[in-house]
Amino acid sequence: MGADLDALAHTILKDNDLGGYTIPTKGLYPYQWNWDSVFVAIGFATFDLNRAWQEIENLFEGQWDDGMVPHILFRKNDPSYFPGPSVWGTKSEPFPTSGHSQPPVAATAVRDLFEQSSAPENADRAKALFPKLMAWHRWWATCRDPKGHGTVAIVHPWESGRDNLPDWDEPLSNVDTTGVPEYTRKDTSHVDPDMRPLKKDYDRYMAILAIGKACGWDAAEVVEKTPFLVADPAITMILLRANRDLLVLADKLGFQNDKAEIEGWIAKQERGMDSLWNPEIKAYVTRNLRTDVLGTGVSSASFLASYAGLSDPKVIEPLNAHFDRIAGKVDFMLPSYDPDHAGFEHKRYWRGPIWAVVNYLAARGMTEAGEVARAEKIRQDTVRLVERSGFAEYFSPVDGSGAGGNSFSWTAAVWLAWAT
Ligand code: 9WN
Repeated sequence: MGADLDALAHTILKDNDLGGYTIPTKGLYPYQWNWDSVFVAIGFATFDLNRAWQEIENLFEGQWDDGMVPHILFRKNDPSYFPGPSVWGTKSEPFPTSGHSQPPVAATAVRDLFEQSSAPENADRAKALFPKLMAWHRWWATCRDPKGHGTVAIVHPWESGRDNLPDWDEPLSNVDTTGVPEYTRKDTSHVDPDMRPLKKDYDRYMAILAIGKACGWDAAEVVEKTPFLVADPAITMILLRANRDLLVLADKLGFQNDKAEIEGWIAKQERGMDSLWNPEIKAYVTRNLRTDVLGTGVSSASFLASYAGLSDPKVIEPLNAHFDRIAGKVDFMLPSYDPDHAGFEHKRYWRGPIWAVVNYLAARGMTEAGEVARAEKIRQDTVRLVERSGFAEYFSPVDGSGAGGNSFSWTAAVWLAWAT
């Protein structure tokens, strides 16, 4: 079974490879997505290190002058996805892109690739990417944290990569959709609408997108004008971890002059995470920066604490208690949202389903922190899910069924890199 699945995972990555960059899945997502590509690189690294580097190098071809690396790279137009390049209306070169970013896992992957081989060419490729990573991380630390909270604020639910998380419901309720013109969704023609965000969510996504476009996607103006500005614990922790890996790279690659700046980001983001701790539920949650309202649910983001290098027992112990409670409630870990919360839906995208890439990040952090049993539970559940339902986009934590797109690149990639 394992060998067959390995072979299938290889085939999926190769089939979704459009020549130096990889799409998440055919039909539903026909472009290059930011964090998908990075996970794909980690998968490619198990059998083709050159191709792994190429995936990340190609992702950075879309980097903007201000340092931002967009969440979608529209290398060639494909009408099977909405909203496409003309809706975003960015002026990016050398090809159109979306107007905001996605979780910054790239520095961590670059460190992984760099440490995989001592060949001089490997160090050269890491050195070429280093300044680009610095520019992107600086963009997060400034453009997405203008008031210096030490947290990353997202300007659109899509920027989080966790599109319809119940925590976005409260901030989205302040978005006026009256001016949104008629549009036709494409996602619901590819997959069951019951597994996708609701129309009312999409209307709000389109309203926020229109505000970004009206700002010419100028980062400062978007942050000033968007009705949706929410500090996200997942991106903040992914960035904090990525900064730790960037610091190691700076040291090993000879970028000594950049170390103090990275250390400053790390210290600030460690402090910033305190502001995302909800003492009532004892978990890391979102904070609506427009209303100062904290999220009320335990999302899978909380289980990235060890991955981010946070180790205070006052945080880890309650999170472990949540983990054990949730593990007693569902057959498969990690649901993206607390099954005991009213917002939980086991098949609707980021309101409950399991995402293999989040499982990989959480388990990686737990292993590093010595939480081996919980990490192994996550890995074994991921194996059971793929054995049962294949390389689906995501899975129900209740019955293990696959949902969303099929032959999904990032599920295949983390299978090869970690689960198998
Ligand atoms: C919008 C590609 C992407 C993932 C995101 C996931 C989903 C897009 C969509 O698909 O988002 O970016 O149209 O639903 O939420 O995490 O990167 O796989």
